[in-house]
Amino acid sequence: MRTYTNVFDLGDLKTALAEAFEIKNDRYKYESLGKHKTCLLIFFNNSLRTRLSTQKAARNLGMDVIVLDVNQGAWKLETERGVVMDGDKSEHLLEAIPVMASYCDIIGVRSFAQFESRTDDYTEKIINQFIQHSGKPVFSMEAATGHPLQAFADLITIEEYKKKERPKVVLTWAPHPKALPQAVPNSFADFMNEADVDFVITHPEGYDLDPKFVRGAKVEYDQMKAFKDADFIYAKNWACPGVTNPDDYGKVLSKDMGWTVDSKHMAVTNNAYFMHCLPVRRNMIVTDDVIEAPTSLVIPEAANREISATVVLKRMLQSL
Ligand code: AN0
Ligand code: CP
Repeated sequence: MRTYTNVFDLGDLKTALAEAFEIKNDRYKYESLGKHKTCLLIFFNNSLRTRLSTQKAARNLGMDVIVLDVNQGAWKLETERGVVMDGDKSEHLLEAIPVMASYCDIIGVRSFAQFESRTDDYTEKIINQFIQHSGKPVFSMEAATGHPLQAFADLITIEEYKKKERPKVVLTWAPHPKALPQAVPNSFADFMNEADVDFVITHPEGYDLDPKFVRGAKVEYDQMKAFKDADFIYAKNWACPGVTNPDDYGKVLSKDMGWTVDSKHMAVTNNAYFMHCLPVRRNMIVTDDVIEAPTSLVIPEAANREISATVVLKRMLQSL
């Protein structure tokens, strides 16, 4: 595997899940694969889970790890070509990428949507430059429009907890005070559309996700109707994807607290499990009682980030 940015990079999901459970049973099974190999993790944005779980995954495989927080101690990077660099940015990404690549074998990049241009975000301008100019395998640790390590961990979690062959999985928008990217819901939809589940997306009008990720999924604007008989509720906020009106891209169109996942919502489900990628704002996205209930999977989900990252890094090591 040379790139990991979406579900199709994984190939057959049953095989990927089998590899995940093999690693979960014995996470050091491939410890010798990464000897004298270095994984560089580059963060343009904050992280708790991705930062820790990806380092742990690399160490499971015997790799050395370097973590760079671009905004803490590195030179400020210009990302646009053709700019006269007379401002506060001292270095261009086009030099920084090959330099960073010269010290490692595999590169992980976290670079959120910037909400300045829908086109720049949806063409994945930053991570694609790493793919193009590094000459190394590159994986997303949440890029502008996708978070595939999260979605793979979510799929593993659903596989572990499902009580029927084809569970009903509902992705629901929930309110948040600030604009958040669509990366998590996009990738969740990307994965659920390829998995053996009955997948429904629910959100207020105007929040439609990009058709590239929605594909054939059912979209239901009535949240309560969507929740009916669900086996898994996956909550997430996202800012306006700008599908119906590009001028609204990145805007917060609603903070409707009627969409907060509470026990009244959960009561119409089939005793559904609650999922969220974290970090989560309690009593905005989900109430205390729902996230603290025995049916809340937020911690096992986060723990499975180590597993999804180990599978991806293992496949990348095998491609070197
Ligand atoms: C980020 C997001 O919504 O994309 C990261 C989630 C994994 N969340 C925040 O910035 C709060
Ligand atoms: N879920 C997730 O990716 O969390 P972090 O932003 O803390 O890495």
